[in-house]
Amino acid sequence: MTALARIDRRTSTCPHDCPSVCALDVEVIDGRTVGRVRGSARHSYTAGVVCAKVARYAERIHHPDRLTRPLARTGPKGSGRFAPVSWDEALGRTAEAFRAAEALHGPESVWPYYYAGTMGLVMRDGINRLRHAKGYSGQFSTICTTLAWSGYVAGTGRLAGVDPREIAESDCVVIWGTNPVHTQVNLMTHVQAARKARGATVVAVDIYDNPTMRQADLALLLRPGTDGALACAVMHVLFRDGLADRAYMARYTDCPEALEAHLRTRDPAWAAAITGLPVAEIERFAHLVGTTKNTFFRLGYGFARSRNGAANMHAALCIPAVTGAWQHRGGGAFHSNSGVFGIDKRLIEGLDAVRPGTRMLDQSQVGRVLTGDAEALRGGPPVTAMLVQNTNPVSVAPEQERVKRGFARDDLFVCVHEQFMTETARMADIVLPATMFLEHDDLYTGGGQQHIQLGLKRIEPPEHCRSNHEVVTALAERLGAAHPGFAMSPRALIDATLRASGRGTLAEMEPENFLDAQPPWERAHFLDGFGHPDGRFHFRPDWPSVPVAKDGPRGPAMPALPDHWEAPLMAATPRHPFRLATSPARSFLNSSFTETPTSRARERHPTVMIHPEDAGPLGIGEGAWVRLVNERGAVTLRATLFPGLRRGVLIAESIWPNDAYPDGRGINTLTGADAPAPFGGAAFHDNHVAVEAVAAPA
Ligand SMILES: Nc1nc2c(c(=O)[nH]1)N[C@H]1C(S)=C(S)[C@@H](COP(=O)(O)OP(=O)(O)OC[C@H]3O[C@@H](n4cnc5c(=O)[nH]c(N)nc54)[C@H](O)[C@@H]3O)O[C@H]1N2
Ligand SMILES: Nc1nc2c(c(=O)[nH]1)N[C@H]1C(S)=C(S)[C@@H](COP(=O)(O)OP(=O)(O)OC[C@H]3O[C@@H](n4cnc5c(=O)[nH]c(N)nc54)[C@H](O)[C@@H]3O)O[C@H]1N2
Ligand code: SF4
Ligand SMILES: [Mo]
Repeated sequence: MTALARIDRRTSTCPHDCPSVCALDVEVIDGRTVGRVRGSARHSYTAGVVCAKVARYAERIHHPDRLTRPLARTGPKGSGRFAPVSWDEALGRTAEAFRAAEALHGPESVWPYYYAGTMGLVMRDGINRLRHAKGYSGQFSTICTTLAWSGYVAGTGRLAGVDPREIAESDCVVIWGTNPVHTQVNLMTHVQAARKARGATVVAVDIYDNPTMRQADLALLLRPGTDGALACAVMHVLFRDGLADRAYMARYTDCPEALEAHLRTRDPAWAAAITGLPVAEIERFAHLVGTTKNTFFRLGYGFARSRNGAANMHAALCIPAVTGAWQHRGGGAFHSNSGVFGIDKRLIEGLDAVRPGTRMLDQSQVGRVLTGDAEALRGGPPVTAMLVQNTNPVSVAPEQERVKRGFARDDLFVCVHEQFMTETARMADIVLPATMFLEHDDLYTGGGQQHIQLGLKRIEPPEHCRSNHEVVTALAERLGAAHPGFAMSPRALIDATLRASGRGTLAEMEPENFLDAQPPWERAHFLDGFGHPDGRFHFRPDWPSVPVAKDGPRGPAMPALPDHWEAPLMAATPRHPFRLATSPARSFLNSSFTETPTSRARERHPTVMIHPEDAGPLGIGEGAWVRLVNERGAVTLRATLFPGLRRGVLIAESIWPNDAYPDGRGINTLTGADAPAPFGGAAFHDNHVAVEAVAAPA
């Protein structure tokens, strides 16, 4: 940088798939280069903080390995041999392949596949406009939120909750099944504020002693998939010891008497045997939340990534309905605000072009879909062409062996639009280079907070990179897909979407860059009634009719009332005696940032944590190579001895690229794509495995 460098500070929004959705202040040097990225101090949730990996975003946006040219495959599938081609040729070949697929098996043989690598509404969801205009197969997006959202909405009837900034007014914060120090660091800002200002007690509920647990006053370390048992015993104590708010329940809940009777046998001794927690800890936790009326339950995604995860989310959510915490400032529960923004996505997604009856394919079952599983294909034609944007299924999707076999099919055409040569891009026929968030215009909503935010173009992209919107629009033109959204610029789409949603205009939002959409206090606390037609919180959900986007019911019938639901778990067996969870790594974000040097250096290498007393008898020492095996496959990585686990539990902080493992098999080789109740999802933290020591790979 020369002495004359001009540094501008520009506003933006972090585009990554993270509940924090930080408002950013970005240094732009000489109008071209990104410098330091900071959290906006003007934004009441971000409060001046961002995670370390985004603070170093210059590393990612100016990375030497960024894709900057369209590429066409020249060697066999997955060989990594590509040659640069023009945009015209790349798009022409893609359109031709889509037309050929459609001619042979109909439009449902084309499957546009996407997820939340960017959370921008225009760039993430615009692919659906092409899908709907052409009648291509639908995607039921199960990989992340389905289990958690189903369980939460089963109780409240609406995907919303107490303003997370209200944590600062709480006297007890329960961080349940989320590891915010890794996954949404801003939550800790508000937790620290409550601690500092009022001496709030912090409870964490997790399955290993992670950095969030280490900050808690009470760290409840339970066995994976047993949160329903803990919740039941807590409520048992609340009823038993006169700490339940019967007046609140009579007014706001569906069946408190039935719940009380049902819980009579579910006491702390019962739960201790299931969870592994001491009875005294369960009693202490119950008394804490029973006597601290303004307890804030921050319920995360992690504890719902089990086959009983929706039931467990619902069970934990029942606690504040028993204590009546919802009535108090700083009290109640929060999981996601995705239900409060009311964004009209008709133009962005082309919702007016949806063809009723089009088949919906399960995102998590991409391996089954691509390997011709008739049930996964819903009895329809094979998938023979795909456009993939913002997701890396060869690394992140369950049943990896099947995913790899599927993408290796010679009769499948795949176009991947990416920022890096991911493992999915490597399997493609055509690879298109994508812009990054500071290079295009978009609109964001804050799942873990309450703002609608802008992330506008601040620098020019590398010469040949194009945005998702440009690619979708160019393909629509070549494929003869008609919709007004294709003729609009991203800025015009943002403006029209804000207007249609009753959220003002782009010009109005631009000076501030975000808009606080927090609902009124009474509504956020459900004091004007819960979201179900009867206005009540449901202890006894009618699971099949839970009001979320759904595909199903799927999976087995669920318990009628909160319970420990053992049956669907992938339990330990004599052959596979360990339970494995694949909790998130701090310096990676899903498969993103696995390309940046400092993140890579911090995470070092794929590792599984094992309890020293489990490791000893197996002859496994610190740093030893081990193989994890189950009926889906085997994964080779290094072990680290870690006492902050229950015996029989393993944690592999993920998601490393597959090629970081000696034989190219990534952690999702071991995870399953069977659809859990009530509407599917991916049970990434619910696996059984055997562990064996192996020789160091050559
Ligand atoms: N650094 C980083 N940040 C991320 C991500 C990342 O990969 N890395 N991923 C992003 C995405 S896409 C999402 S959806 C969010 C998710 O963020 P979170 O809501 O935090 O969910 P998870 O990351 O799945 O898991 C959170 C915690 O749940 C624990 N857990 C697993 N099973 C159980 C259980 O049975 N009971 C209990 N009580 N706890 C359990 C895990 O050990 C982990 O510590 O984070 C986002 N932020
Ligand atoms: N074992 C295990 N597996 C998991 C999980 C787990 O906890 N354990 N978590 C699961 C969860 S919660 C999720 S959400 C999934 C997420 O998994 P993915 O959907 O793969 O998520 P990301 O890694 O965030 O983003 C994928 C890609 O999007 C690209 N991208 C970003 N912005 C843009 C853009 O503007 N345009 C284009 N074309 N591309 C872009 C990035 O370069 C990146 O390669 O992983 C799941 N897989
Ligand atoms: S904490 Fe999450 S939203 Fe904030 S900068 Fe990091 S990845 Fe982005
Ligand atoms: Mo996610």
